[in-house]
Amino acid sequence: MLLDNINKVNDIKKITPEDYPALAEEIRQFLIEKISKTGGHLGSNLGAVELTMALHIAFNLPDDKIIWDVGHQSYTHKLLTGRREGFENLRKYGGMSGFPKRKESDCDCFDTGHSSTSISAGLGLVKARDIQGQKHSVISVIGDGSLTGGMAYEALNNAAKLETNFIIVINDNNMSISENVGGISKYLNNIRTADTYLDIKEGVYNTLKEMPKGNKVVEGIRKAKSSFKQLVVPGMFFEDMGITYLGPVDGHNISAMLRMFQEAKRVRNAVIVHVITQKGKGFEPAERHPARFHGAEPFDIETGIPTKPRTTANYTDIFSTVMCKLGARDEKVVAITAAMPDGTGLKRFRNMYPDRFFDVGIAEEHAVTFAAGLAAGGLKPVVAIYSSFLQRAYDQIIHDVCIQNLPVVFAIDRAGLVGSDGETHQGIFDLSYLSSIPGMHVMAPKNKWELSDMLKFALSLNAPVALRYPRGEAYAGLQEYRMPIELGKAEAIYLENEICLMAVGSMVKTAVKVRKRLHEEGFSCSVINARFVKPIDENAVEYAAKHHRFLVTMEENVASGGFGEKVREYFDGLTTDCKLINIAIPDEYVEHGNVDLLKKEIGIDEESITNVILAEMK
Ligand SMILES: Cc1ncc(C[n+]2csc(CCOP(=O)(O)OP(=O)(O)O)c2C)c(N)n1
Repeated sequence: MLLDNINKVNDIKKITPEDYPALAEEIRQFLIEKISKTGGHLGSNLGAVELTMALHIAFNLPDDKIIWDVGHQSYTHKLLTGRREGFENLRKYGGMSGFPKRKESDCDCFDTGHSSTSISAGLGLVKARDIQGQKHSVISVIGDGSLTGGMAYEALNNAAKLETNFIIVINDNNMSISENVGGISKYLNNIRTADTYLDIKEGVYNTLKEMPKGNKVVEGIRKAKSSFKQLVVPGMFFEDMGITYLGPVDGHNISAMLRMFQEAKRVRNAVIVHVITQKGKGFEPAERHPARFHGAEPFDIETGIPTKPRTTANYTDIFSTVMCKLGARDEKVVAITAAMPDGTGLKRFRNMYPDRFFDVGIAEEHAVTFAAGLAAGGLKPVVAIYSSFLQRAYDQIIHDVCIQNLPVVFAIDRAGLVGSDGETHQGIFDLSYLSSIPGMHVMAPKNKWELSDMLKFALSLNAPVALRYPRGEAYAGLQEYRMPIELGKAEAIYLENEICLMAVGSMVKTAVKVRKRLHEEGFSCSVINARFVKPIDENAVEYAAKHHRFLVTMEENVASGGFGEKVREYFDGLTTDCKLINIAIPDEYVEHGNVDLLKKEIGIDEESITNVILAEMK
């Protein structure tokens, strides 16, 4: 096995060029085998095997710096930098992260997870290098999907005036998670599909270069602002900005990429190397279903079918179904996603109402202001964005939606702990960051029926509303508790005395379990479903404080700025002997791992909560 000789960074340089294809094949088989067991980002990694090999051959890590945009495609990079063993526990608690981590290796020079940051970070590293008189290369690797994010253009705009070398590799597989969308995607596609045309261009260049003074002519063409230039220089959009464009080059041909990287190193400004790859390459099911294998659960290698197929509906499924029904009922309902039609469940809405569905690319900021515009124009937009990605659009939520009190509904999926994607993806801040905004309403459903009721309520409110629900199975308990939703009103589920558990969303299910344990210990216990985090139900808090010895708030959100703090603010003004306990996520970043395990670690599982309450009671 060639891979056996690769135990640390730069070992790949000992491999002879004839063996590159065999090594690529071994890496692919390794990734397929490991990811089939642990789950992970399969398609993007299979597509980037040769590209990563070429980068590691052409550059010297850790002196040279590679920034992986999103970072989900960095598995081969990890494999080539001495982390082979890490794949046993990939994305497991305490194990290797699925994203680049500075704390994991000195070959990971910048942490990523959210898209479109690599050019900004790379430019920062370039300036840090230049100011300190260092000489290494900086390479940002960004996908065509991530190139739909606005930050990438802010960075390119800035990089255009650079007078030192900065290499930007566009890893173009013509896919985001789903099909890529928009003008840039079309632009890259035009370059990509003009192969024969490019051969002609190449031919024109080469012929010119061989003529006396041919180089000057070529240089002249590069500088010219004429339509003739269009004929011979692809990537005009970048060239006209002042960024050199090289490519396109076959991203599965290592020697072609090596030639291109050598050329890129000589450029005295920012240079784009446009690399064409195929998502899922080498694994037939992933080639055929790139979206499904973007982030894969463990699967059977023979068939590609998940080893543990899902049998129950998750919250995304419920949202998807209700959106389709609401779309049928009201033609003003429109849906927006930022490059996640599958993940958010809006694909079905798209298929039923294509004219009322908008995939805006990985552009959360734009998605929110665009929704504000739709609302100002008289429609009822529902923007479905994962909790951690919505962090991007904070100013847009305030400036474009809430100050104008526009009726935009935010459907916030993956709210709470998400598990194996780790720190960057945990949706544990939204209750805090949203409930501090004047005019915003923040809700969380206890079960699948309440998600449906809340979505209908949100659309009827004619004001900004955020509805947050977690990843995974939709709770199907407490079906009999379905009081109509009223603005700012909590829902009493069990009313007893001694202890009152006041829980938000996903924590209602946990509260029911905690109550059972407290009963076993001989204590009586109420459970109140908070429903609203903004505005909180002050009457419910007052009732709880008057009729119980302990009031316990429970939320899957950080303590700081969360539900518990809001309850405490009101509670502190009451005259009562009741004691308030806040259960929330400590103010820390929560790493990757199984959600149940993480809940235990941070003390928000039923056992930890019961123990805290029992300790207080004693
Ligand atoms: C801000 C943000 N929004 C959404 C995502 C979810 N996401 C992860 S990868 C991805 C698609 C990236 O496409 P591309 O850059 O082309 O990389 P590929 O997977 O095709 O290699 C998306 C939308 C994210 N990571 N960050």
